[in-house]
Amino acid sequence: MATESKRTSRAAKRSAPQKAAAQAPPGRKQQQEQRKQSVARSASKKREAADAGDERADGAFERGTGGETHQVADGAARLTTQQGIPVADDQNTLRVGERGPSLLDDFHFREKIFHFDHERIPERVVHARGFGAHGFFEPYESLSELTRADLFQRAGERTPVFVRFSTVAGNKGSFDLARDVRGFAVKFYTQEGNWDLVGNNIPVFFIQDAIKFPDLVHSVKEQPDRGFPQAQSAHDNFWDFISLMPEATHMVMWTMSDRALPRSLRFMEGFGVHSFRFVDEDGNSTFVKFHWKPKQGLQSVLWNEAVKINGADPDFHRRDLWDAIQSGDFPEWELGVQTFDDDFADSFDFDVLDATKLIPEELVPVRLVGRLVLDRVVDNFFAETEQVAFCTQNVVPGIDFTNDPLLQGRNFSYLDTQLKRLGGPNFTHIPVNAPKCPIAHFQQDGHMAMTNPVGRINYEPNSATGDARGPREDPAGGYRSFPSPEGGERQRVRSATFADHYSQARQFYASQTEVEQTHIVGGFVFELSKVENLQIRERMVANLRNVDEDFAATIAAGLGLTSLPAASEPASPPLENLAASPALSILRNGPDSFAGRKVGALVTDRTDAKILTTLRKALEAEGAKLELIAPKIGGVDLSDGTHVDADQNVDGGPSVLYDAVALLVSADGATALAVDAAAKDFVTDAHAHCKVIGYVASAQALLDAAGVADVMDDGYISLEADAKSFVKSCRALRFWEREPSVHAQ
Ligand code: HDE
Repeated sequence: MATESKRTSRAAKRSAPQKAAAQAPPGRKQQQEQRKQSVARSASKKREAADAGDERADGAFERGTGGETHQVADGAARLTTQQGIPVADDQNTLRVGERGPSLLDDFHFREKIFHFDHERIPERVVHARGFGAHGFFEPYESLSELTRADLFQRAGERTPVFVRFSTVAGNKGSFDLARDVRGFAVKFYTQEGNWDLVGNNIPVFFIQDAIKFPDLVHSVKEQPDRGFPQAQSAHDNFWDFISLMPEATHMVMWTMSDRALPRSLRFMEGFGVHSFRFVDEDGNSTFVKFHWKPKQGLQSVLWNEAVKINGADPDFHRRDLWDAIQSGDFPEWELGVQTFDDDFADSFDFDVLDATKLIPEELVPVRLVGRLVLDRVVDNFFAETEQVAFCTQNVVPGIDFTNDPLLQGRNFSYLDTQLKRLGGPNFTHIPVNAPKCPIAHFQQDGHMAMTNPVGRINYEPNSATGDARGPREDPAGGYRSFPSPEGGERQRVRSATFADHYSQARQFYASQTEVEQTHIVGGFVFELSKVENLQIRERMVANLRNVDEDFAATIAAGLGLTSLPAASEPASPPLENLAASPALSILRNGPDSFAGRKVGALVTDRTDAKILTTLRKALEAEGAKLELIAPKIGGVDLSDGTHVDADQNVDGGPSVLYDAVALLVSADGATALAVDAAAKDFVTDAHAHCKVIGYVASAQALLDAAGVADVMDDGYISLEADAKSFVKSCRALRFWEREPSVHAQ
């Protein structure tokens, strides 16, 4: 009875045609007629979409008896199960009657749900959020005098690469613009095997010994009792740990600086961090540190901007890289090497095996030896970016490790982690991980073995002959480890040569421009203000007094500390005489072009068509892009009557997404937008973030409403005069002179 009444009440809710269908299931003919009508209805939609060039234009479908959507094979590939069985209906589970229970013999449903249930693999413990792309590496000249590594032998010969950029602390679904270190991992598919250079965008690391890595990562990731905060270090656990680990001071100077807020993955450097070894044909070794220098120049965003970008576009970095590659503007980095010998290592102020130290470029110049170009996005994010498995232990003949205790620990960790993430020992069979050179060995079987070994011999030595023998050793060409003499007692000990924790932190600070120094102070004040425990705040300031007294005092004032805590006792007195290294500043090394950057122009009906065209041309000539932001995405009618589509509507295109802005609104448009919160934010944010602002006289009402009309400085450029001077001003990327005026002093 209960079933009966339910059926009645549900039937009452159905619309008339559905009711008819339920009461009397339509015959085959009637069904066909219904399907015909719905196909005709969708055909016009399909044509419209095809005109717009969308590959998803073919939206034709038919309706089933319950009104559900069916798309039938009609020239497209036939839908099958994983076993290849053709599927007749992918909309309905197999059931008893029309409204009865589902059946266990619905193998199609069971296979589909089973597979879906297993779609996720464990995300990386660190560097979970990443974005990858393909490209190539090309050496400028032979490096045979330094290394026998095959990829460095012949000028101009291309080696395919896969690069994965990442944030470190956040989970896979976190946002791109966290204040964080960025991973810069490069897999070179060389003719003598895969070489993985698994680096970061910061040349030093937090800790000196790999045994502290789990503690470091636990402290920075979300707190275990509450599962937050995510993707940020602004919390007690992180700063508690850091304040008790003075060796981390140098690295946190970098993470509190603009380096941790890159404007784009294209605009940041990369570093191998550790000292490695090059080994030449004769077995001679040279120490080497690897650098990636972006041809696009360096650029970062402000913290206030990052906070807003993460809301406006959590995928800001990946979208930028995707767009650049898809539009043919391939990002490029030059590979630099700093090479040095034992004499230098012995005379250097610090231990070259200590990953919390760098070697200033002014001391050992960076030699540019080749270029990396990213020219292809992935076909499938999961298959490539998610499943790529980087292992620091993947080195090729001619490249070797040093005894850096962090690197030694990493060599264990990366292989181990892939077993967990990719479920077995055969992850090298996955295309993105597979070498692109011949491989031959006797390893076999295991989960998901994808190759099909043939023959009887799966061991060596063996007495088979011909091809049946399988592979043999190559004493001359095979990988030989550099025979560095090693000796000593087994002990858990840290070398006293690692004890200087502050000198390079001081050098980093001294090497920044005033603008950058202010940002570092801001980073510390923000983060430590989120720390609830006063003792932790004080302990950090006490440590920072060993970096720079004024710097520490400004942070203490920013935190409202009533008195300056006594400086902490350094393990080794900081050196006062290290020369500043200009190479460590972003602003001293900025690009002299606006190429690869983006201007957001606010337009309305009756925007001056001529000015818009001139601006567009000037930006194109520079290699920069223009996006139009309008009250509606459908676009606007310009002063000459032409219609232009918008790229964003005002809510969707805040100025934080652009490197510079142009206010091209008509007088009516400006008056209408003067009451619009998003339009006003567009202007006030561009002002506060020190952006170059192009404007026309008719924008006055909007400038007034945004409260900037009386503070328009030299970063405001009239576009009526000429668009070229606007583009010229944009080359500086920001109008930093404005910055002191946008903060309370
Ligand atoms: Fe990693 N690191 N790491 N790391 N790391 C991982 O490997 C580890 C360190 C870096 O895009 C993990 O596949 C230890 C320094 C990058 O897939 C894991 C130590 C540097 C990536 C791991 C370090 C890095 C990782 C997590 C201290 C810069 C992302 C998932 C000894 C030179 C690679 C994975 C990608 C990923 C361990 C320190 C860079 C757990 C034990 C220093 C770019 O194996």
